[in-house]
Amino acid sequence: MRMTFRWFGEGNDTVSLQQIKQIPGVEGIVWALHDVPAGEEWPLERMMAIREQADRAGLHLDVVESVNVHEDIKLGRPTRDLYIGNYIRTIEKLAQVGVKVICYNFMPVFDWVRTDLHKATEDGATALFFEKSKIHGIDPLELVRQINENSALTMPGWEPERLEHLTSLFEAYQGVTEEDLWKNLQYFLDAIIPVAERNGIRMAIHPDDPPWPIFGLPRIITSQDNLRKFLALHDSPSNGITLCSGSLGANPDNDIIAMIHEFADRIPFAHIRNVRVFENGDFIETSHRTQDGTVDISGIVQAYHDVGFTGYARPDHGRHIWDEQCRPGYGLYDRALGIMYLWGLWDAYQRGVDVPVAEKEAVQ
Ligand code: DNO
Repeated sequence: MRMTFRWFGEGNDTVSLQQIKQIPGVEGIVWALHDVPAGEEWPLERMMAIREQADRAGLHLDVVESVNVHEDIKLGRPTRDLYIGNYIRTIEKLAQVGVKVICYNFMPVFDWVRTDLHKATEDGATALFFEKSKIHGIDPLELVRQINENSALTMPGWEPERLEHLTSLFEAYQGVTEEDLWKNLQYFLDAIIPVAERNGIRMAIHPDDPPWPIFGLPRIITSQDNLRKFLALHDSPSNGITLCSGSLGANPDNDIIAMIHEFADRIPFAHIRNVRVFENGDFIETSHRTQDGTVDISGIVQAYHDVGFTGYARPDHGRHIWDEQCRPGYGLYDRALGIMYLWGLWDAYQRGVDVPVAEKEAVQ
């Protein structure tokens, strides 16, 4: 397991490269050019600049998260070839600066969605929270209105210029079925995977978060069956998965340990985090510790250990603790704690220790 840490870039992150370097066992950053709009080609000089910064800090930049996919590609519009061309050139340039894994997603319109970025917890921390009833059954245009009014409904990663296009985007997705989305994904993979193969890159799709359709938009990277179907679309080591335990774990029917065993050689990148799922389907992000959430993090680390996982891993979202002011989910403290928990488990499994199944604390 090669430990990495997500970094949003100089001036765009409250965490410094030096702080990241000081977390035990972290060898690289997970990065992106966050200001380049989806669909545009990434400039090589900007990538070189990140490489210099990472080099100076003694960290590698092997993993990029994400190169975002333009909506025209997901919609299968005629203009998709232009954007796929840009995507291909971006892959080639990323290979030139030494990148090995590119994480991306194929979720229509939204990336991850929560209804509260700072839900207070009993111990005084705050965490990302998803309240089903706030999202389900809401008319997308009503959603636009609420976002514009700056209400409690917050969509991370939403740049104002994208919001302006939301109405027309929702219109464009009218009638787009899951089957259409699979076809458009197939077309995209057929174009980019041979390029990734030639350039020694492993593409790693991120599961949909949450893993079910929202606002009537189809979502397909949601379950073990669908991941199997995805991998079969283009059978190549360069066509892989970012196995995110928190995204998939929001649906308790998902058996993540079984997925690790089944897809082991197609997982170049692991996101490891915990969520606590409530009976009504709401969920809150917790510490990484197994007892604190619904996801069996110990079992997941054991599964990675048992399959001989040599890919990249990162702790995923953390809570906001110790009064840290940071990007929602992306502070230093809780993610660093998460890493130490993951290493503790990993070392125990390396030594053949039989870690007992953790007792869950009572769900409130
Ligand atoms: C959330 C992240 C996702 C992920 C994208 C990949 O914190 O895991 O936003 O970066 O879905 O494209």
